[in-house]
Amino acid sequence: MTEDRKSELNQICLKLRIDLVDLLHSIQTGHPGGSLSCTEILAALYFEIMNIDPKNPQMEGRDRLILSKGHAAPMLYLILAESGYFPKEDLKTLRQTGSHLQGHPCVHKTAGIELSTGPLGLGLGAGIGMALGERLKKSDAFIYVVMGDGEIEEGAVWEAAMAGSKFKTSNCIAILDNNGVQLDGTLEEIMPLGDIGAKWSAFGWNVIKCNGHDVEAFAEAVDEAKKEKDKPSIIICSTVKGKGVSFMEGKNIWHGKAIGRQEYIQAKTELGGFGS
Ligand SMILES: Cc1ncc(C[n+]2csc(CCOP(=O)(O)OP(=O)(O)O)c2C)c(N)n1
Ligand SMILES: [Mg+2]
Repeated sequence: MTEDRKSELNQICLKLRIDLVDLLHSIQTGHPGGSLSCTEILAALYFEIMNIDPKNPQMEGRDRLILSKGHAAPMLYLILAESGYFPKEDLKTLRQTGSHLQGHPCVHKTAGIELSTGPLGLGLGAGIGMALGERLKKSDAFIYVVMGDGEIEEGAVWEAAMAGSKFKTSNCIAILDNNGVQLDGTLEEIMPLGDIGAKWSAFGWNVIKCNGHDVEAFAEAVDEAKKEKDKPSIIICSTVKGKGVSFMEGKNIWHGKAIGRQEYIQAKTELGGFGS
């Protein structure tokens, strides 16, 4: 990745963070922490990595993104709108009755959404199924499944991990947003996972680690994952929940909390969102 492209993507991520804070403050609901945590991951996938056509969301042979940690929908919606899947105007209807932008992604309502999610733990199994379907069609498309680290405490994730290993679905790339924090506390407090890489490795997966806030490192990790053909890969991204807003960083209370007036001003100031 060139330095220019890296800095362009970093600028896009900064703008996305500012837009997220504006949006969630305006609707007084939603999930800031987990959205800020996966900003670079989603931006790199949509703006740099995936083979997609926002004007033709059902394009045959497209790559697919499953946001298995569906509560980070606000960041995904911002990116889908920026990509042109639907008008940016729609964003202000987020979480309103009748809006196609519900609190968690819905495949039947929103262009660009590949799977309805929200109940944690279901994305990987579905992604492996899609990957098997693509294999039958002899397509070279990739399925990307973004999971939270609290999410992988769900048993269904490990059933899917076994299936991915058995069926060698190397065209399904799992991405772990490893911020160390879940809804009610840290992973260590709620349910320690120990050595996460060793666990996936023991389940037969190719484990790649990277800094999830470095778009270039993440894109390189995806390239490495794509080269592995004998087993599925998981990219364990080291991230910070609430990244970019000091008082949200690493704090589980910002998992899903309305942004108050003073907090909004501080967050926007820190992000440079009021201009200079
Ligand atoms: C099956 C299920 N159980 C509980 C919840 C409630 N819930 C929503 S988000 C969340 C915490 C998720 O933590 P993590 O996966 O680490 O997400 P992140 O830190 O990336 O926001 C919980 C418990 C849910 N959505 N689905
Ligand atoms: Mg987490």
